[in-house]
Amino acid sequence: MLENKVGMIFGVANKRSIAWACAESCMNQGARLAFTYQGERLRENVEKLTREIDDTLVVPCDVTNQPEVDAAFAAVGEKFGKIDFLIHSIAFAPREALEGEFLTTSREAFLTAMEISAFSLPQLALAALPFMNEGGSIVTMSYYGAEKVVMNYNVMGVAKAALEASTRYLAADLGKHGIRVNAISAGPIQTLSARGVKNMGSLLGYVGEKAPLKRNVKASEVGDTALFLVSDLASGITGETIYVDCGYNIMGI
Ligand code: 1JT
Repeated sequence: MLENKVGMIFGVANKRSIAWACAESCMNQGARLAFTYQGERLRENVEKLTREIDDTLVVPCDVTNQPEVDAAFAAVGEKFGKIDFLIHSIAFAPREALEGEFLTTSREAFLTAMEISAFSLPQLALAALPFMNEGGSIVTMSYYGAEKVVMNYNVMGVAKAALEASTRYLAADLGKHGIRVNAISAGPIQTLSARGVKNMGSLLGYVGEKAPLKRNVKASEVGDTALFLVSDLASGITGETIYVDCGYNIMGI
């Protein structure tokens, strides 16, 4: 389904990463991929994961470093020419901001969460534009806490709300270039990011019981939805937030 398409994947930390599940789904359908990693710390992980893949590229890209972002696109442009899709699976907030009350969020935590988790989407979309083919597609990752209050999600919920709104505004701007922009609102998944979160185990248990499908979503199911959204099957879909959460979000009492 993605033969002759080239994608850029942002946000792989290890094999459990949602970004990695997206990469696997897309590679299985014939896409060629470039991967970025954040900081030297994650370089070896990403290089190990991608060692067996031929015709790939691994480049550093810390979104707080604009020259590094520009260099990442330049390197991908050099190797592949144009790209067809971009998967954004990047978020961060200081640990202490994801517990207790939202009320006490510090200025620094708020700005950090917003910069890395929300601003990075329009930032990467703008940097990608000169390298994107007509018919291109951008996909980002959100979470239910953007829409409803989820205890402890706090400033990340505010950042994800900004991310979902950014998805719509970008979709409006980029439509004339034939580029679509969509978000996936994934149910909770036990990734490296989620590991640092208090009571993640009980959250997964609660969600898995309440969801219509009576289980938690798998990263591979998020990956398969990303594959759909970057493929031509989704050519009429832009600006949307699609829930991939085993139905959790539809439930009331
Ligand atoms: C980040 C983290 C973004 C964890 C995230 C996330 N998006 C979803 N999760 C999982 C999660 C986290 C909390 C939660 C429910 C789900 C951690 C690092 C920063 C970025 O609260 C009930 C806190």
